Amino acid sequence: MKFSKVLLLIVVLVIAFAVVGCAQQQAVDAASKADVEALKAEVSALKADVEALKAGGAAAPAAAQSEAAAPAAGKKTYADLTVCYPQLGAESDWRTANSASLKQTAEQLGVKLIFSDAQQKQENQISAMRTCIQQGVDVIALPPVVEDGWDAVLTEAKDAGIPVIIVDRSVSADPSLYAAHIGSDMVLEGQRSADEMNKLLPDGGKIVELSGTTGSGAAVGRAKGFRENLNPNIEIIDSQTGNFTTAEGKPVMEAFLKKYGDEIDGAFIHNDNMAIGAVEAIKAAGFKPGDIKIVSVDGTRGGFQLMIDGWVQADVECNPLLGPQVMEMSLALANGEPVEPETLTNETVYYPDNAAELLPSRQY
Ligand code: GYE
Repeated sequence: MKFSKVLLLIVVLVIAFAVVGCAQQQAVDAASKADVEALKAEVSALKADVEALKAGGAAAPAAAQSEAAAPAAGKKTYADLTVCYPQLGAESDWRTANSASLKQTAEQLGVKLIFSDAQQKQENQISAMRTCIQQGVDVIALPPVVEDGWDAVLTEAKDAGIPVIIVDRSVSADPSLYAAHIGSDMVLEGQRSADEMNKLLPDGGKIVELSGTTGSGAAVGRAKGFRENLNPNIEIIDSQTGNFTTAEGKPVMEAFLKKYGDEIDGAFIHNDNMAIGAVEAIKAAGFKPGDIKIVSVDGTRGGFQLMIDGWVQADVECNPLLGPQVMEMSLALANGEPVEPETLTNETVYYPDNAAELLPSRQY
């Protein structure tokens, strides 16, 4: 009797657990279904918001959606836009590609572009900006040759109601003086360069640095990032500027070779054009490809060729094709729309093993 009671109790308990478990599962299913529905609703609301933004309206999504087909009355189009680009110079292949990207994009979209070349002189950039302010352009996109010394002219642009986009290199001015920055993460490029040097010199060594233009955001950021990630057993024995040009890169490397000779295990070179000049010097001094490990920056065709020929072991990408982003943001600013304060370019590192395969498709 006792045993059958126990048995009965067990059976009852098993059934009870099964029922409760099933009910719980149903509850969980129902809850997750509700969650999925809620998420779906959120996604479609977000989609509507995105459409509204695309249509250029801050109005209610439904209203903006109906406007999507035609630009809202009073809104500027690319054909109404005048953009000023006081280019800093023509010092490198990167710069040539950057200028071409701005010019081509403007032409394709029907934007009027006021382009000038400051020949790496800040005072020329400033006077070009002042001319553009007087002309009453819609937007100034400024690739600053150096970081400091922009406050006065940025204030003048602001007072004139002309938004400024800082392009490529950064400025040290207060962010309230300009609308946004579009360009590369120079510190990250420096960090990536150090990671490559660490791999190339696993047992440590002595290296030299050919730096970009003194005081430029590109040179400052790359030098900083490089030092952050460089292994302690690698010593930077010297650092000099080659001003981002082939012509100046060559004598800097010649001087390094004269001073340190065989001591140099590696070189961090801030751009491919200086690397071209440096390699000429290294070759002339009788070294073979790979004797001095070189990490360069940009990823231009010239840099790819140096990798194919064995002189450069890693090329850290810096993308100059900023025309489309600059024009899109200029239009938004001209229409008084909000823009992202910081747009960083997505970049990678290139190596000799597939450089020959990639070279034909390089755009710069
Ligand atoms: O790396 C160099 C050019 O500012 C990112 O300027 C740019 C640099 C680029 O002269 O080649």
